[in-house]
Amino acid sequence: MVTRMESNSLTRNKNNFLKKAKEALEGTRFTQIEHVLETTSTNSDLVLRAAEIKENAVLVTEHQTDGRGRLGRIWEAPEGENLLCSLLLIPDWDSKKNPLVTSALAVSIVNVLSNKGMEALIKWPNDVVISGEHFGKLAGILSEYVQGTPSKVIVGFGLNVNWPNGSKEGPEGAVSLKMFGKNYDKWELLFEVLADFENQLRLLAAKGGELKLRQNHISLSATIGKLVRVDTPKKKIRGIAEDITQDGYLLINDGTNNIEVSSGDVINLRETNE
Ligand code: BT5
Repeated sequence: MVTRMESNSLTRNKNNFLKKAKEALEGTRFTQIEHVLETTSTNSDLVLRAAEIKENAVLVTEHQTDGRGRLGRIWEAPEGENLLCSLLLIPDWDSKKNPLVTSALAVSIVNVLSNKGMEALIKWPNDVVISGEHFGKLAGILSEYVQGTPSKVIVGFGLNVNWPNGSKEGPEGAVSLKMFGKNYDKWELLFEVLADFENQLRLLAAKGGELKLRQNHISLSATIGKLVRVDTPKKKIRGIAEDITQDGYLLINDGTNNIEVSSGDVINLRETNE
């Protein structure tokens, strides 16, 4: 179900954003900011424009007509309701650390939500979930890389603020802040996430900072220590999620071997009784 907002309410959202953003993001690397009312996908936009963009950039929108998850999946959000944002990053860290950008952003989103008293955790590799009885996916992150000199990282996230408005709406397992009775201004949330993300990226760039970042991720993980099944593009692996490596990979112990997984979907078996 798609709810359509009035266009003047969307324009109000935009003006509200532009008014606050400059000041809120001062002192961070996120000073190039753009808001469009509608686009295909904020990630796709930044990937297409990556060659011409010379500074770190922020792109937000009220509506995506082709919002993307990983592996060609769809990211859903009715116009105006949720936070939809992509960042183009010009790394000041070694490109070997690029896969940890997803971790860094997930940590930031969880930090912001935890500060608001929510039980948010990171489900490896790219989901922010609410743990406990009303377990569900609140946000998803999509990182992409554009080769070149310098190479660029495009990282986007969708965070469900007002939609879905109940368990019968939206993709299976999706939850929103509204479903937990939380009413936050989506732009204030974004500014808080970006302020924290600035700190995580500084950590990423610092010598040895990736170790601290990895610890941050592990301490906020909904996956580590759990019996899981990981569906990778090639096979399904069942075992205990032991660790996250320095490259951001998941280490699974299947009872015999430790297996490093670079991408895949994690199913927590205790929650599903499989
Ligand atoms: C993700 O992929 O979770 C990454 C989502 C990234 C979205 C942002 S929005 C701004 C930027 N521009 C883009 O085009 N993308 C980024 P993945 O792990 O593959 O999960 C996708 C799956 O999540 C779908 O197949 C659905 O099952 C589910 N899903 C779709 N929309 C959702 C929503 N709003 N909330 C929770 N789950 C959702």
